[in-house]
Order: sequence, then C-alpha cells, then structure tokens
Amino acid sequence: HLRAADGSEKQVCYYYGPHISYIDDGEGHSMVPNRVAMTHALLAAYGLLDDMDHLHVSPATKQDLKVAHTEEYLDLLRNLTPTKYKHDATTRASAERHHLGVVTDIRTGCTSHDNPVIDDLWDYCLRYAGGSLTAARALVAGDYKVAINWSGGMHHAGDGKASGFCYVNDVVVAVKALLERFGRVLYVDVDAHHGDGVQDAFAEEARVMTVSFHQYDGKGFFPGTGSVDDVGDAGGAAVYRTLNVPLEAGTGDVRYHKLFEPIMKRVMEVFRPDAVVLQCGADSLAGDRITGLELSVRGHARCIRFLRSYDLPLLLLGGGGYTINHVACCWCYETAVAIGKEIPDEIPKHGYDRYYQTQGYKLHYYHEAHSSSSNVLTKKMGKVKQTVMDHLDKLSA
Ligand code: TV1
Ligand code: CA
Ligand code: ZN
Repeated sequence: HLRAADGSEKQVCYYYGPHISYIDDGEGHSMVPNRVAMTHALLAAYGLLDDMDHLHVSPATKQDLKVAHTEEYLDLLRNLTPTKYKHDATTRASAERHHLGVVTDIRTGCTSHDNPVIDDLWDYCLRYAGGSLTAARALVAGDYKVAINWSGGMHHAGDGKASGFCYVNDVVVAVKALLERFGRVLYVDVDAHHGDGVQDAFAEEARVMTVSFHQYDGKGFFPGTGSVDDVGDAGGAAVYRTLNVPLEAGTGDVRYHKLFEPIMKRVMEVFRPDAVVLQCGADSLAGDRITGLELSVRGHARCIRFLRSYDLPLLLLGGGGYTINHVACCWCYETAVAIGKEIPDEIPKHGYDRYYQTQGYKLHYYHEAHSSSSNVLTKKMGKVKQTVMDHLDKLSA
C-alpha cells in the first residue's frame, strides 16, 4: 500500500462506495439513505481521508456469500426485483418465505416492512458484503491495524432469510475470512439490537466468540432474543463463547461502561482473541429514532478506544443508526479514534452542513437524558454483570 510523504505507513484502511449507502423503498424506510455518504463527506471535511488508505473493492460474488447463506436464498436474492415481486405470485411467495417484502406475522397479525424488495437489491448486497470481505482480507494480509466498512455490520441476516433490514450477513463472511489466518476471532456488537444472525452462525464454532450488548425488555423489543442466560448450546463445543448483555432503555455512558469495560477485559483474558470484529451500530446513541439507549458519541467511541488498546487486528463495521446526523458524527469521530487523531468539535463547512443545524454544528451533540437514573447502576444491571462474569469463569475453567 501507499506510503505517506513522511514515509510513515498508514495503519487504517477504509472502504467507501458511493452507491452502497442507500436503501429506499419510497416509503420512508428506516435504513435511511445517506448515512454512509454523510459520514464520508464529514471525514473529507475533517481531512481524515488522507490519513487512511482507500480499499478498492470489487463487489462480493455469489461464491463469497455461500459461506454464510444457502444457495436457494442467494438465487432468490439474485433474481428478485420489485416488478417480479409485484406481478409474479410464485416469486412473491418464495420471497415471503425468506422474510422479504411485506410480511405478516401469522401469530401477531403484525405487518412488517423491515426487508422490502428494493431496486438493485442484489447489487447492494454484493457491495456492502464486498466491503467487509475486502477489509477483512486487508487484515489477513497483515497490512493494517484497523480496517473500516461503515456500510457493513448487517448482523441479523440468517443463512436462509432476511431480518431487521439485513439481507446478507457480511459479518459472517468477514469473520470466516479472518479465520483463515487468525486462530480465534472475537465479535463484539454494540448496536442497540441483539446480533442474533452472527451468534447463530457461530453457535458451534469454538474459534469464534460473540458478545452482544443490546436493549432488551423480555417482551417485544426486536429481535427479542439475547437474554443473559443465552450462552449457546449447553454441552456444545462453543458453550459460553456466546455472551449476551441485555440493557434497559435509558442506559447512558456511565452505566454502559460499568458493564462494557470489566466484561470485555475479562473476555480478553479468557478468550485471548487473535483478531477483533466490532459492529459499531450507532442506534445505541441517545436520540435514536427507533431505540432507547442513551450513549453519547464519546461513550460509544469509548468501546472502540478500549478494544483498540489491545493492539490486535481490528475490523470496524457499521450497523444500525436511525438519526442520521448523529450516526455520521459518531462514525466520523470513531474513524478519528482509529487513526489516533483529535478532531475539533465544530463541524467544518461542507455539503451536508444543514443536517447538523439542530445540534449547533457540534460533533458532540448535546442530548438530555430521559431517565434521571441513566447513570446509576441498578440492581438488575448488577445482576446482569455478575451473571456474565460467572459465565466467563466457566470459560476460563
Ligand atoms: C418501513 C418504514 C419499515 C418505516 C421499520 C423499527 C420500518 C421500522 C419503518 C422498525 C420503523 C423495527 C420489528 C415488527 C417485528 C418487526 C442494521 C413484526 C420506526 C441493524 C432492525 C429493527 C434493526 C427491526 C436493525 C424492527 C439493526 N424497528 N419504521 N422496524 N414486528 N422490526 O420490530 O440492528 O439496527 O421504525
Ligand atoms: Ca448489539
Ligand atoms: Zn440496531
């Protein structure tokens, strides 16, 4: 890769393609277009693009995705268009069996538009998965300390189904690529939702540990899985290599890190990974449109800072994030953290300026906590921490 003028080698590589950020079903879908483009523009405005090598990425191929998905599902995705979905009953039935299109849950009668059949769906999948795969391969080649794909992190997709805005699981594809060189890979998921698709894919794989922090209410909060007792199959080869840290809505920085740091420190001790994948879903930020966690940008980025401090090959992926100005600030700041550069709070003038007006053009936007106790460790959380630590003791034994 390129050498900077001062002879220093760049430690961070980054993937961006202009066509990857979009999903638009014309009905105001949550996986709002532009988040990744806005992040990219902000990186440019702060001058951070020059501090990274840019990965030239060709889209993934169907072959690349076979490690994570069934042939049947991939063929469906490859041939699906909004027109076919609309006019061909067989195609529609097949799509709905794989949770694509408008799906009604028979049990609840609840109609979901989570995984719409959009234009260029297959192309979109190949591109974001290609980004994560290429980023993983850059780490495998040993060229960089950190590799970034903010358009990846689609952690819900199953081997034969779409779920929660995720069509193909680029995380699974990337982790499998890392396993070709690294003995043990740790997956950490700070998206506000449970990383169920990744957890399921590696349920039987002792070389991969998955840890998800997420909002959880034991009721309807999507996807509904990820209780603290969910540690993988008892007696299975990978038991306790699944960890879940359920959090109450309203959890802020202080409370979050009273769990995150001690738990991750212990994970590092007992699992001793050779590489780390961090899904940086930004819907755990305060003020998100669809979730209730209350991290600040600094609080969210502290997860990266903490894991970065172990100096292992680190793959940073995106994920959720539905208040787009917050998402862009978060991922821009986190890119700076990965590079190891301080950037000013004042957002520089650039093409997407107006999106940041409501936050006074500050990267570290102010958000008033909803719950006065957002920073007090509750009894319930203390119990979650203790339970997780006990699980980890079993792994070390
Ligand atoms: C179309 C238009 C779809 C507006 C979906 C919020 C929308 C949601 C929409 C929405 C929305 C969910 C469920 C419903 C299960 C379904 C990328 C039957 C305002 C990683 C996925 C959340 C999170 C899915 C993805 C969830 C990620 N919440 N507006 N849909 N029931 N789906 O609850 O982890 O961030 O919200
Ligand atoms: Ca999570
Ligand atoms: Zn999410």
